[in-house]
Amino acid sequence: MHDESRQDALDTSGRRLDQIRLSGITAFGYHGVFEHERREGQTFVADVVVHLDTRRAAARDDLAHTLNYGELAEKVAAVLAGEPVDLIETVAERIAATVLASGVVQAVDVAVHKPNAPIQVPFDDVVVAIHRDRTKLPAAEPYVARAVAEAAPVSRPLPTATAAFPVTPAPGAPVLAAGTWGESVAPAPGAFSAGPDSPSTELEPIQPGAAVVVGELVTDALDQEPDGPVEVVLALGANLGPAQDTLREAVTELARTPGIQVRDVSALARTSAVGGPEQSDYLNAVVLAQTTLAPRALLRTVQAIEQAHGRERHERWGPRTLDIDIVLYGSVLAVTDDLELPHPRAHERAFVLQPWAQVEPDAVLPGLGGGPVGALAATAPDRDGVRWLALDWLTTPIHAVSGDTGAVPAGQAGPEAQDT
Ligand code: PH2
Ligand code: MG
Ligand code: MG
Repeated sequence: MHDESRQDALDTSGRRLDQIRLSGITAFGYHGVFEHERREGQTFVADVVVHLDTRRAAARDDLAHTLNYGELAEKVAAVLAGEPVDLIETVAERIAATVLASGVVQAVDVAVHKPNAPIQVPFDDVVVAIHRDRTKLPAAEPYVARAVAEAAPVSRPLPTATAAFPVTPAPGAPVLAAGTWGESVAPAPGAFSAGPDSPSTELEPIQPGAAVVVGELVTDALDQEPDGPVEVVLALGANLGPAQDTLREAVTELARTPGIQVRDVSALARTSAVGGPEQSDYLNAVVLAQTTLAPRALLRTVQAIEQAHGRERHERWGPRTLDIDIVLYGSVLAVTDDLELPHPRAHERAFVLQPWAQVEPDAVLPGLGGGPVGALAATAPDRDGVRWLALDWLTTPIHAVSGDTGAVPAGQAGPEAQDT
């Protein structure tokens, strides 16, 4: 079927993404406002354009790095035939959420057609066409269709291991969104309110005798405590106030937090500010830790530490007294409104990658754009902005950003200007 919704989607560098197009997916469903639509059902048709980078899959000739269009068709058909809703707008959002739940997908166009809609004048077709991506998130949850007989609450413990690269979901180690699109269920890129222990949210089948399918609202695993300690990588930065002291205190406060064990701390990097307004150099460091906190509990913890150091949020990438970003939480890949894992820009930030590679030379960043951290650091656009690294920063004052009167560490090329 002709797809009017198709449009180009761009990657983070502004380049056009690749597309997988699947059109004319047809199923019998019971969506509609009218009682007779709910009773008798009709044909629904969907077209889907998935925007993603297909190069990794092509280079390795490996399905695990792309979206399986057979699975795509089945999932889309399951939404069309699934739990009835009034509006095809809702059907379209549900399809978008289901497709975007795959970590490899950057954006999706969905068109839902209702060619036999109850319209009292002659017409060819009626279609709702939407475009959703990681900035304009679907207004629905991913849809999982299951036979009623098999319906049971699903518990999804978080993985405990640091991911190897490339990430593929190990059986029984569900990730939130994975490079492959297996049975693990990803959350909608958007928050879910139900917690892992909340009652099953399965919906009643409307049509006895029809293909019996129920929907499951997926709970957000980012609120779920892991079974055991999870390796995490935190990136710290500061360029306002006594930055070195602040970072040192932040490390101490992290280490003092129940449920967080600091394993190692990188050298301290002095780096030119990336993005935002003209501002002073940053001091950056990376902390390797283990945590038994859920991802979102860890987020709240680091935000509280930022807050305690007078963090104010005025403009994006503006100067800050303290920034603590969760770069990596085990092998979790997730995109939600408040937390994205791995950190969406870590792969292109030398001010994160260089200190990380220093403290963990074999580190590998999973996910799209990921790879060996040392290699990513060497090619990151801001690599020349990393001025120097100080190994002894936790114990020795160093010459740093504005207001700092510490000495330039021996053997390091000290900065000429302090407040640029
Ligand atoms: N953090 C930012 C924006 N820009 N630049 C450098 N050099 N270091 C940072 O930590 C940093 C940045 C947003 O968090
Ligand atoms: Mg940051
Ligand atoms: Mg931040």
